[in-house]
Amino acid sequence: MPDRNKITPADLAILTELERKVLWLASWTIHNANHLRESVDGLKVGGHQASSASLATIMTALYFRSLRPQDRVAVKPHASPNFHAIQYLLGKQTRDKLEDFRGYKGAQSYPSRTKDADDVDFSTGSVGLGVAQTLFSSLTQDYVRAHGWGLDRPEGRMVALIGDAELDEGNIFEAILEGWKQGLRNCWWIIDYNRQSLDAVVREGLWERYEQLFKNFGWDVVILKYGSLQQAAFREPGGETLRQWIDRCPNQLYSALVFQGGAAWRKRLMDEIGDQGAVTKLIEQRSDDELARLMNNLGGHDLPSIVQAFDTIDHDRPTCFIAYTVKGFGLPIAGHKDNHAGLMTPAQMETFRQAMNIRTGHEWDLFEGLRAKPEQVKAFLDKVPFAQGGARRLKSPQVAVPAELAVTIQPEMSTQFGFGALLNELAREKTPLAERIVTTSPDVTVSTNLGPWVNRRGLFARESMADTFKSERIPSTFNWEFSPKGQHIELGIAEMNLFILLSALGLSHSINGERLLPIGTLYDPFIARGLDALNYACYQDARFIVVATPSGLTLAPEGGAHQSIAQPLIGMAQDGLAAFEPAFVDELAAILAFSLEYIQKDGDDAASERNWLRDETGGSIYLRLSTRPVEQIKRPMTPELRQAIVDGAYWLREPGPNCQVVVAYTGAIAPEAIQAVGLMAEDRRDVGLLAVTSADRLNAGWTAALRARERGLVHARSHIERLFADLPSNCGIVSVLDGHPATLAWLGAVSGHRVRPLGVEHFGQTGSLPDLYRHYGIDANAIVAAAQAIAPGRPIRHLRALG
Ligand SMILES: Cc1ncc(C[n+]2csc(CCOP(=O)(O)OP(=O)(O)O)c2C)c(N)n1
Ligand SMILES: [Mg+2]
Repeated sequence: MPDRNKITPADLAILTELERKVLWLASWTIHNANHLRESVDGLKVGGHQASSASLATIMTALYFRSLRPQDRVAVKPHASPNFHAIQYLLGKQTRDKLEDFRGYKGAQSYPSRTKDADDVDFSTGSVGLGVAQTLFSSLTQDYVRAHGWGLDRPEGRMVALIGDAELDEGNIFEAILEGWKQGLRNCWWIIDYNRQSLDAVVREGLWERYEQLFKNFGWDVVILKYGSLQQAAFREPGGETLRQWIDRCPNQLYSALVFQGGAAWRKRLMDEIGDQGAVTKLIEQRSDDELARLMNNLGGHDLPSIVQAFDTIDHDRPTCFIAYTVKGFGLPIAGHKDNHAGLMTPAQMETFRQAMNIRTGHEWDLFEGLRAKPEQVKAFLDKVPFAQGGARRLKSPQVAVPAELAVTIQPEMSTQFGFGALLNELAREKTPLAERIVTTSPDVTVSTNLGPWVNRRGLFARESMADTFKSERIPSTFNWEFSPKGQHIELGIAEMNLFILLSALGLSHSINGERLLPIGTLYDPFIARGLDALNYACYQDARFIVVATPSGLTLAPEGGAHQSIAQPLIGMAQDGLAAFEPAFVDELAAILAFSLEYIQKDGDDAASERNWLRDETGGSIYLRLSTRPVEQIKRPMTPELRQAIVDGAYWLREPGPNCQVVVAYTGAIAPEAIQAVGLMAEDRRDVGLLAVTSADRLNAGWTAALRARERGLVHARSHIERLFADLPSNCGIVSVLDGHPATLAWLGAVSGHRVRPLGVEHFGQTGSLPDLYRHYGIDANAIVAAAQAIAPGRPIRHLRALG
């Protein structure tokens, strides 16, 4: 716990030293890396010295005093050098990694949970996302504790360090709104109000909009505008005139004067307010350096003000700090509007080194250049509260998942209906598995078939709230009672929020030491709306299942705006996400059981010799489902079939030795593929039907096996290579899915077969499913026509009949 008493002068003195040290180490890390890189490949790589320096003071106060082990932080991407420097001072980062900053396997340019070795809490990089992650992590913490878990640990605070221009990102506002609805607590957002973005100086008066906005949503707002030097100067005669001048000064001008320094300040101030008596004296009393120090002494660079602001917060209300800062504080590039990618020149660095009292060759020494005694600094560092808690990555045991999940298969069913039925069955159970599942949906709970689960498990809220329709005895299919024990988090429509919440829930095992099994649902086309957040969640290795339904043309009557085309390709290309698109509910049951286990895996990197997938490392899951009822196949679920479904494909109709055509399909288009194969059978001796349950895993296994063979493992064979092993080389493949045809087009490359990939390439329109299947050429007739073209032979009679 930070000392609630006023900071002692001795501690303040050491913090001041550490601030200088952070500024030095961060600047040196960037300079050094650039210098090395330049000498190797002649390339300067940037490094954001200015952006980092802007937060050096605040991060010093936070990490060396205010943060507690249970707190978690999202650091503004470009302040990564400060973060690494702080970890270095705390003995949690190595010099090697710093020397390799932005280099291969060195400290990352933007803090990364997965790539950095110094315990990054939340990755950042794509601005706005880490900010929202803190908010949803706080809600996740509340969820965990409300369920009675993790109560032996103190409640943590989720802290975001935010660039002021970062607040242009809309997802932040979506999160604020959701946070208000959900009763957000324990969240601090600290805005680095340096009034500069990448390109420019920001608009005047933004702080007032922010202040109002945050207050409107129930946040406390603390404005750190004037440092203690300025506050003291304002108390001098003429000080009030100076304060008014500062308040009126446009952002652009302030930045320009910061860059120009003391003489420019003097000239400007004298020109504008120098004839007003007392203030003249106030200015003239100070040397150029002193004047510059005074004018740069904004709240965000004043340790006493910051420490006091942080120390005095004794409540759990969400709090926004607007901290006035200077981009490039303490560096010669301070304030210049072009400084974002600016680097100090070697000559500037040399001057800076001397000013920091650092001897050449001692740049990395921990206590070099400090005015305080090393023993004192070391004793202080040894007691830093943040570093007292041991490992920051917590562990939570895996929850057992049965190989088979119960579900009653009806003769005709859609995968979406099957999903609802599977969860409904799980909801009946009193098992740890059912307890740890948490579902969420952005206002499509009912239309994605989570309704039965929610009826049984209830909605989550920290405070109970009855369903008025129920208490008024109005008949309704759904029972929407909110309670702290509820297991569904109902979100507003913003899909960004869905994915960031999944990201937060999906890290609970590591952040809270309590595992959750998050399942989020949305309509497949709207994955695109939250895609960067989905990518972000995967990048930091959060674990969840996203169920996207309905998908593709199965939303035919809703028209082109609701139909998804590219999503199967997203499923293939998104790292950290295994994608499935089953056609039948027994397949879905096998996949869901696999998924619930897969999202909990954290084994080593080794690929399985069976499918060449790295299943032991686990990941997240994307299930692309459909509302289209499909006639189900009555069959026993054998272990072999289950394994093949999970590996990505199986023969629904095995090809013989003279096979001329294979139809390979994915998802709800199965009936058309089955029908087409039936029609062709009369005129083609031998036709195979391949059910592809996961183009993603099939493809990943194939490319991994190729790489393994290239490394000399000559016997490596992937699942698809084994399936195609006996196909004659002149056999043609017609692939088909309700999505982009490229998803399966690569199948021909596996063993060198011709492929005619069918799928959807253009926006649809309203219509019935048969209308649109015909329109896009993915109906049975189109499959037969493609087969005829790719596997010439006797004309296929039914093609004419259908045509
Ligand atoms: C989503 C996204 N868009 C664009 C960028 C490129 N970018 C990086 S920093 C930045 C501006 C940052 O300004 P601010 O947040 O005020 O931080 P400062 O540089 O002032 O420290 C931009 C546009 C990004 N990282 N992420
Ligand atoms: Mg800025």
